[in-house]
Amino acid sequence: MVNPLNVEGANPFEIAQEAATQIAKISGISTHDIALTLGSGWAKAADLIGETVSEIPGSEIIGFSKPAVVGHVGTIRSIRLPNGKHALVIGARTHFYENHGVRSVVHSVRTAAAAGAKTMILTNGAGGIKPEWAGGAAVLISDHINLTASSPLEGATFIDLTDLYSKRLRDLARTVDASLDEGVYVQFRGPHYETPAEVQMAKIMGGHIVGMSTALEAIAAREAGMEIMGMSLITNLAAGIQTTPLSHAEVLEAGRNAEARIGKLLAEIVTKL
Ligand code: 8IG
Repeated sequence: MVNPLNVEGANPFEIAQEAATQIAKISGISTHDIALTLGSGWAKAADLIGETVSEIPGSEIIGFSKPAVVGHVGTIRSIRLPNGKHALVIGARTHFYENHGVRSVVHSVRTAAAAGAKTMILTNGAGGIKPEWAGGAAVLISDHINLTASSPLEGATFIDLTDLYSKRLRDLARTVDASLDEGVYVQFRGPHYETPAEVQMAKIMGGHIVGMSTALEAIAAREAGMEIMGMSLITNLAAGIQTTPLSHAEVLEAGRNAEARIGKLLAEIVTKL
């Protein structure tokens, strides 16, 4: 199937607007206040943050594609929060390693912005460089290092990335759980995990979390003027930090073990926004 975002002459912002219009029509919710992208391990939060008004397969909305990976959920949900606000919950994340182009990677964020969302909560499953995060810690993202050699911005679009992951929102998250640690997220291209040498490089560079998403999405969310919160579930210690080989099965299991706890945490944070 042709990807409308990559057709010559396509305008990704117009397509995001069209996607938002489709979501409004199907869900009956004309404006969403906040948006969440739920990565590995975080899906349960969708059930805990409020009442699902509408759940739409990503394949029905322009520019979204089916999830490539077991453990990733491919729907877009409209949820009414207890405070009456509406959240758009995106389970249909497209990763950079899928090679659909960076426009596809950030389409969900641009769609959320077009749907009215002023706050973008980006979650992911990731590897941890700090040994004390073993066993499924949830950590806040304080900043990122983008090692994809790509950007969602096209042309001479110079965007400031200071305080990209809002200090205000990190502080708010800590009013729910004062013990939440934070760290610098390093986005690698994937889909392979890092070599132990690459993890050491990331550490020397100032990184604490290694993953394959989020940084490109955060840049697009900043361009769209949204306030951003990032959270990682540390499903494994990064290669060489843990002595055993990494496996997707291990990642899925850590997600299952943590999902109720982190879902509740995220739900509590969302009600305070
Ligand atoms: I879950 O150790 C998960 N995603 N790059 N490295 C990278 N991505 C990840 C990892 C990891 N664990």
